[in-house]
Amino acid sequence: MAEKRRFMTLGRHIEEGEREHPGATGDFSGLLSDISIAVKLIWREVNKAGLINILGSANRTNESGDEVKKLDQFANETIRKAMDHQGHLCVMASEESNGLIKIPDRYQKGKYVLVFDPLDGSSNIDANVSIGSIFGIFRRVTPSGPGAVEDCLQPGYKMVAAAYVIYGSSTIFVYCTGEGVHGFTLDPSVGEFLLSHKSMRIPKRGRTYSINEGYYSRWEDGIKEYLRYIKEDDPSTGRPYSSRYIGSLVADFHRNLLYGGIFMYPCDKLHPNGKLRLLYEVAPLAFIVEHAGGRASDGVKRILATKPESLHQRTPVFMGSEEDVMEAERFLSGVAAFEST
Ligand code: P6P
Repeated sequence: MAEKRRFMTLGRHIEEGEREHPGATGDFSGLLSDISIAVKLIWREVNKAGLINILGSANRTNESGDEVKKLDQFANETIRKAMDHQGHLCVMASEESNGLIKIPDRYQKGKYVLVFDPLDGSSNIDANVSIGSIFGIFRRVTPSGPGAVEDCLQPGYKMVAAAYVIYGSSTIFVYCTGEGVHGFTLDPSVGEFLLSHKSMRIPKRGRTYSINEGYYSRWEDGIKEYLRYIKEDDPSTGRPYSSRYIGSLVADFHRNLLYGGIFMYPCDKLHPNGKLRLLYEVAPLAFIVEHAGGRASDGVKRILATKPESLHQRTPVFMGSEEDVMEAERFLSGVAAFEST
């Protein structure tokens, strides 16, 4: 008899996770639940962005020099307001906020730290391309009181949880607390995230690659060699790979997580340290992809082993199917190019 499909909401999944940890105080579960509420509020605005005056630019740029769209400003404020008074956090950091987001003096300080990109890919908002929110959660390292920058500047392997939301043809919340990667699809009719992708695993090898080939002339030779290799016509090895690049990190990442493949944003002459931010974009996704059986590096070093020196530090990134990322790393080290001659 087929197992009766259990009606599993995100909230219940979080609670069941807490019950597996007898010493749990409910603080961590409360934090995850608060995030899910914040993203529902963001979803509501993203879904009607074309109908109200929320499209277009907020006429300012953020710390990283990216133009701020009204929707990402709204998303940033929504997350800040939803998270700053529940007593779970001691400090936050966001792509859209130059410095730390402090917990107001009147509120209790908690033992966790939240880093986030409230709405990644926002340059695609007006074109109605899928966009996303990215979250990383750490335990604080300072003893008590208001959190400090060192609470945020931790290597990704110290994360206790990571999550992303993709606002696309449907809205999916994917999270990992170290015990599997699970995806929940929002059912707008009941306003609940329902379990739709249990224990996600990324294929060990894919057949697609994601990179902005417009920057080809600016790349180092190892990347050019790798691209040439995966484009060679050798069906016995599954090559050539197909190019899939949306230009929206969460959308490109989610597709690779589901089907396999490699996402690359290397250094180039225009982006000497890469474009994507380590703390609140790449590290949370690296946490998720590793827990789904994949790999994430800067081409040489494991992303999760890298301690950020500043909140908005950028990093090159190669992440996705383990065998594809390892193959790319061999080309970057020059070894594979030598072998393939
Ligand atoms: P490029 C969107 O602006 C973003 O931050 C990521 O979502 C995306 O992966 C990347 O930049 C795209 O950058 O240089 O290819 O337009």
